[in-house]
Amino acid sequence: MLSFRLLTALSATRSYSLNSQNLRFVEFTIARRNFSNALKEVKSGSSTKKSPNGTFKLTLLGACIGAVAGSTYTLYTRICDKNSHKEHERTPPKVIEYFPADVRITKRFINPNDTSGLDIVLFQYQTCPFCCKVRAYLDYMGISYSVVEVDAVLRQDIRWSDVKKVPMVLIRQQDGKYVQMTDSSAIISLVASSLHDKRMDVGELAQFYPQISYFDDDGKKRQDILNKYFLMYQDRTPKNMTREIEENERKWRTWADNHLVHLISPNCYQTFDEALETFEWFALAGEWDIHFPKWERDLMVYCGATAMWVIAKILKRRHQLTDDVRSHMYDALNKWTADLKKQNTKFMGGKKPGLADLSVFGVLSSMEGCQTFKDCLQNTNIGKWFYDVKELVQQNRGKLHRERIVGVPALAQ
Ligand SMILES: N[C@@H](CCC(=O)N[C@@H](CS)C(=O)NCC(=O)O)C(=O)O
Repeated sequence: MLSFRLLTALSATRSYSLNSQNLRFVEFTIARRNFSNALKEVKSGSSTKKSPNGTFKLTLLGACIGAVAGSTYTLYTRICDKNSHKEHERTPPKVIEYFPADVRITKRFINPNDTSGLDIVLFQYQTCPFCCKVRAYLDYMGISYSVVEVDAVLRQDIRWSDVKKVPMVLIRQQDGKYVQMTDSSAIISLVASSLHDKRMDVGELAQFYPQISYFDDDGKKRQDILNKYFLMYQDRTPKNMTREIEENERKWRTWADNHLVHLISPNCYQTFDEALETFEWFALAGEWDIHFPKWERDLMVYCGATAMWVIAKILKRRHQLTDDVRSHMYDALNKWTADLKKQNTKFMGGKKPGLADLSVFGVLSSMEGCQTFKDCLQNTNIGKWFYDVKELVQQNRGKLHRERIVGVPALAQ
């Protein structure tokens, strides 16, 4: 979970990343500080009293090695990345020949009525809001799929992948190879396009969602997925799908990813106690007791809660939230319910939930067991709509089959 929310939080925010370069800078700064402290001590003569000569030499040596190694590595990576200045480079989704051998399937949802013909494996963290979005869609559509619950700290089950973020799916193509798709919205759009037009192989459809590079406002190179909010109807746009409906759907899907999701971490990890409570809920919802050994489960809970408590403060500042972080969440939910009321339909998608409903529902369901959510139920009108969507999602979901059990079951299903 540590990296998990070095996740959402951060991923969603796009501009924070505790990458190797930041780490090297931190190392270098610490080394430099040690060095100048040591110098001061030598000058003031205190080194002979407080730190023996050997310690000073070691500090100096450590500082030099750290600085030289860090700088050399930075220089090396810069030289190797000849494309660091290029923008709008497109990379098609990766296709892998065989399903990775060391991946452990955690569970499967099997729906005998599923006619999609899709064979999907979802790599996820159970309570990651982006993963919740994907599951909400797959469940609502009654699609069968397998789940790999990834350990957010050690991440052994995605070792085979260049992309280290979840959700990620592997979907079997007609030729037996697997296309790898990342990004929750792109995954949903790909699967929705595939359900709409079964003539085209999912691998072919995936070509409409390449990765594309761009520079953000700080001049930092980033990657995103092209067309991620677009469904590939091609020459078969459904009759009831007007341009206005499509645009409204895209607007709210984007809002869920770019606004709503950013409010979760500052709220759910506001204090250390709240962060710990949130992670205990993650452990329960993700059934960490049965999927991971106890030490690994505790590592995720305590490291995750500590890291996220600290990170939430950074995020609060980044998103310019006031100390009353709850009020921002209430405002967002009020905006959603006010628009629903204006539209005068049960769901944003009309009589049935659409992609906007499922995305907003998915994001909110990630904090369902947290105090923040309980407060939202009390202070906004979100409850009615939320539980209406939940009921349909649960009704359509396939039957759960557990695969990987390493601990003692904590939840009776
Ligand atoms: N835009 C992506 C964001 C995905 C994301 O940031 N995922 C987080 C988990 S919620 C992640 O994997 N972070 C990296 C990590 O945990 O190491 C999406 O919609 O799928």
